[in-house]
Amino acid sequence: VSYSQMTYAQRGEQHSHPLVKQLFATMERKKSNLSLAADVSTKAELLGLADKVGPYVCVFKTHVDVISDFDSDLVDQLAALAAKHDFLIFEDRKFADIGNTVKLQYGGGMYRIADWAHITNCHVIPGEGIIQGLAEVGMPKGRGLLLLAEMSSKGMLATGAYTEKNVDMAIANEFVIGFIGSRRFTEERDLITMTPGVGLHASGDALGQQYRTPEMIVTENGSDIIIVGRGIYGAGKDPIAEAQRYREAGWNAYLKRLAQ
Ligand code: 5BU
Repeated sequence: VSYSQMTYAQRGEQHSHPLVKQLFATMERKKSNLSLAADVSTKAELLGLADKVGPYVCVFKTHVDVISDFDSDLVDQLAALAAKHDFLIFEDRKFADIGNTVKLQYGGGMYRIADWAHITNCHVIPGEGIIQGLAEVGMPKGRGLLLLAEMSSKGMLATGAYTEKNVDMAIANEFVIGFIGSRRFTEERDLITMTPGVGLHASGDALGQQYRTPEMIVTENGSDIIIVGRGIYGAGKDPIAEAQRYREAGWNAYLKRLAQ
């Protein structure tokens, strides 16, 4: 039986990676396969959004380098909100350098991503050394890595043989817990997929973003987690109401998949 036919709870019980076990348990507890892409530019906005939308998401996704007033207190407070509302933190850093450099970028600098982000991601364009470098920092801390097997934007180049290479590298490296992409990629090791570019209405933006619905992504394509940003907090929206709506849409798409 395919993992896409199993419940998140069942998959959590039999998964070998403690972080993924925790993720699936959280998803089941909160009945949420929704991740918020919190692309706001100040500390106050980021923490405000995490406190409001936190109850409805399993993963809170950050781009910490767009916060104009970043400091270490921000990540302390974000970690406290993650505990309060029961979500994991995913820094969407998209590392892309040689192993030695990404080790420095992941563990150090002013952001110290490995100290607070449960999940991060990377491109495999430099070859397998990037995974090994990140693993040296993240594995001792119990973190997990997603590979960018595909992207959501128009004309993106991660296709065909490149995407397949991502899958091979994910299977071979214990630190990898899954992919960013539009679908389930493999039945090996229950590697998860998280999908950005999800919207209930909008078809895209002026800079190449393309949106698909939760049903296309979760029910039809077998992805595990939908990532939604502006659909929840965009101009004129009520973030709590939209988060509830997307949570319900994502969860119903999952229930529909199980019933197929
Ligand atoms: P949006 O507001 O729902 O369009 O935000 C999408 C988020 O997901 C944003 O943070 C992007 O950086 C991120 N993203 C993406 O849109 N597409 C991709 O392929 C990847 C990340 Br990888």
